[in-house]
Amino acid sequence: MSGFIERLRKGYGKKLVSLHAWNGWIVVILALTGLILVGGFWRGFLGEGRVWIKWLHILVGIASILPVMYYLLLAGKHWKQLREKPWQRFNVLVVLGLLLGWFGSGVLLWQFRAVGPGVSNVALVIHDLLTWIGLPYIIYHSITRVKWLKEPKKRTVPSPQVAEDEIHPAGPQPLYTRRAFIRGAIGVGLGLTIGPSFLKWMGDSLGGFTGLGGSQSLDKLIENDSNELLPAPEPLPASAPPIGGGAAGQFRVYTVTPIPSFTNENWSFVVDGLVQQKLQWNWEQFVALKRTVQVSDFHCVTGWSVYNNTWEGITLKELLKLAGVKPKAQTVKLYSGDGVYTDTLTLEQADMDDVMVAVMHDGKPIPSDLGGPVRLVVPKMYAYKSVKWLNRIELIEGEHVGYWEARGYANDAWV
Ligand SMILES: Nc1nc2c(c(=O)[nH]1)N[C@H]1C(S)=C(S)[C@@H](COP(=O)(O)O)O[C@H]1N2
Ligand SMILES: [Mo]
Repeated sequence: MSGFIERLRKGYGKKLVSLHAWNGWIVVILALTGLILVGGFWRGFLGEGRVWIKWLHILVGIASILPVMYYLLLAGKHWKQLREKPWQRFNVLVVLGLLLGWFGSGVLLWQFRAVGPGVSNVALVIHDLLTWIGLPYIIYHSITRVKWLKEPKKRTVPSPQVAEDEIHPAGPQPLYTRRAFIRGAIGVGLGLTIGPSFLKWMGDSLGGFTGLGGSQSLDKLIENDSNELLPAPEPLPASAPPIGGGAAGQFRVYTVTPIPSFTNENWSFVVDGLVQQKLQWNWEQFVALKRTVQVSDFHCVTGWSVYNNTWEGITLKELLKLAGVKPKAQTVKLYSGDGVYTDTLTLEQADMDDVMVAVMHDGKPIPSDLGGPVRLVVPKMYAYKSVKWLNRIELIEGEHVGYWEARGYANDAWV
């Protein structure tokens, strides 16, 4: 082993430089793919490409541990070398902390199924937090490493100015050099551009995570509801106040299309296909259907959850009973009013008591951003089964491959 490390240490300076370059490129790829993955805009735009980008992010993320481990083998010597340079030592620790933190939380997110939603939730908060702190830090670090921005004295390759400094060593030192000023300006600029999104994320994600600031943003979604459907549904006593005590957590608004909006004129709900009797309701008829209330958790595969949702609606089971399923039917195909998104349940899955065609959340109409006026909730499965803007249920023979399943998500969505 020690012979191996000795060999590694030969040509150590060059190795450090190329490690640094490799690591830089890895961080660039992870940052770009990661930002695309969180950016809601890219969901619909990329479709299947998004799943490829996810795999690229995961693979490069796993590979990112290699330069870290390689560095750790050389770290002893490097650390001694930095004896006089506390800031560089600090920088090494920050970057190592970031890389290891991203790696660890990333592995947990990748293995969401093995670790379960509770662990994924924490991993996602850590992954995001490191990103919001780490990316600006690394961007600042790489910009200010550009040679021109370094004080001449600190350059490894001396410039003519150094000689000049040596000629007038006793000359008064300016408090701020021009370069220090520009570095400061870059720092402030980064802070101003990234700061607001960081604060918003803090409020949404951490607040939602701890159940503190979560409802504020939900209020905003309700305020911005672009649906106009009258009359508004009247909550049952179990819904208002919600027996679940109010949802804990923050929904991230996911959509692969522009958010659709509905009025009494263009909204209807249909159950058709292999049924004894095709059913169709307009809004006035649909809100008059007898509803029930359930409390359940909502888990997305990407690592976030919303706990204790009080949903009010009609169970899918009840709707299928009303229509009468023909013996030939095998699959329940669920259509979104966005015209694009679909998913399916087997008849057996659709028979679970907690699969609900929901009209209200925590005693209020579901806002358009969250899939209102009517969305599906399938609490025991990951939320890509919970079709938003649900407006048609078709009973079919054979199978259908849903939107995300066609793009690489697992057919098995059990939490
Ligand atoms: N019509 C439609 N339904 C959808 C989606 C979508 O993009 N379009 N995304 C699914 C996924 S992956 C999740 S996690 C949840 C998110 O619900 P939310 O946007 O209300 O948080 O909706 C599911 N249902
Ligand atoms: Mo999801």
